[in-house]
Amino acid sequence: MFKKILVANRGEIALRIQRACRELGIRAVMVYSEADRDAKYVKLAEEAVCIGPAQSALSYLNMPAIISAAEVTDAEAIHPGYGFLSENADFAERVEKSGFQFIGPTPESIRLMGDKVSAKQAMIKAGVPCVPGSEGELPDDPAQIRRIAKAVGYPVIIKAAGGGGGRGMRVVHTEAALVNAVSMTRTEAGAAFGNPAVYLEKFLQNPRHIEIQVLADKFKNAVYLGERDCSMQRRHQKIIEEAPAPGIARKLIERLGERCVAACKKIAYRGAGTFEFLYEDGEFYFIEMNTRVQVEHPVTEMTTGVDIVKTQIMVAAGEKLPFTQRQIQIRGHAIECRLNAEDPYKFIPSPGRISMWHAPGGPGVRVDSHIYTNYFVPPNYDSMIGKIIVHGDTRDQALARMRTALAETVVEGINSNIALHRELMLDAKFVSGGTNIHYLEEWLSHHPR
Ligand code: MV4
Repeated sequence: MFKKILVANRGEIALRIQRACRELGIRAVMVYSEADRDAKYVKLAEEAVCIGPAQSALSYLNMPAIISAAEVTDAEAIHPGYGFLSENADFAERVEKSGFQFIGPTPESIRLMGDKVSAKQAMIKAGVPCVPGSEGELPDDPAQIRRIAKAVGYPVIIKAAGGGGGRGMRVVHTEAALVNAVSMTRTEAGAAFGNPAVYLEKFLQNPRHIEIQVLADKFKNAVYLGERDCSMQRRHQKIIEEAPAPGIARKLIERLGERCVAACKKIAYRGAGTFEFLYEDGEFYFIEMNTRVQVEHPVTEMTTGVDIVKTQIMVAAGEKLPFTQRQIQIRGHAIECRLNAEDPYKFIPSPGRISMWHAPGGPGVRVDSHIYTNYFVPPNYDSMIGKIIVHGDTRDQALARMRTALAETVVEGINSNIALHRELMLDAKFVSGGTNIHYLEEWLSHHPR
């Protein structure tokens, strides 16, 4: 096992990784920007290295600064967390070329999944169900593009191979609008991602966003840890996640999970990963794979009892997965609410000093957050300041626990989205379960402030 790991991230996930290291008896080296100097997880760390000024580009995205920090502290491995450099194949490659273990998949796996066209081709080959569409990237010839779209059937969606997470997409409803939409998406993709390749899919109008969590080791052992429903989102920012997904037959999830595990083995995937699917009319369609630990990993930890971050570290160190698929049991129901420093209805970021923070507690309540009373939320990063996660024997019990937890929670001095969460936990449609990816935006338009 590693003796020392460098944590190349900030905020709640940096603290989460630090905690996993403590539990494993590993020293965690924290890196921080000038804006994060006073963070408690930095102060409480055995070792911490300043890697640059507040701007991410000069600190948390600064590869030479991070690799130098690992060199001067004699760390053996680097955990990238989520966001920042976590899905940057060039970073993973530079980490390994510098003699450190990257805690995540190989650069080849990251690259394969980073290109959404090659990712989809790999999934089709591995037997994972995908959205019907173009086989690979779209050709240049307008007549061929029209033929493909006609065969798929309108509406279609044009997506950039280099995109993902909602960037570089365009919905097309008619043949008249098709060729122009393709060329505009190509131009934008070339500018934004340095890759003008685009592909086409049938546009699904009212899907849910369901994802499968996997863990794999270096010996081609892989397991799936059930699914998460992440449909409650606004502008591609998830705000509530839960597991299991309400109202979906267990048999369907098992079949899908087994396909994901087979795909992991086929591509020799290692580490934690998430297969993202759209779910509509009883069918699953793969859209993307994330090659990192995700914000919402705690709901899966609560329903399976598996420590995903600890397991990431163990498999990166060359250990075998410490459980088989048969040992994974889903127990009860978990819900996560993301706490953001923002206006609850206008979503304007609200950085600043938190004059009062009171965390909820009690049975089945978990809080993953790095904040504290008098903490200053820097304006330079994502507005998420923590997560409240609850577990119950049933979804109703989890909902009741979340309502109680949200009632106890106090954030003063800045705006937060707690009021929105309190309303959603009482919303009849959310409470009955299974709302789709458009629900929150529609709800907001019917609840004007
Ligand atoms: C889609 C889709 C409908 N049909 N693909 C958005 C993020 C990226 N991961 C893929 N996305 C979508 N792809 C087809 N063929 C609708 C979305 C989509 C979406 C997906 C998941 C969660 C939220 C979303 C919000 C808007 C659109």
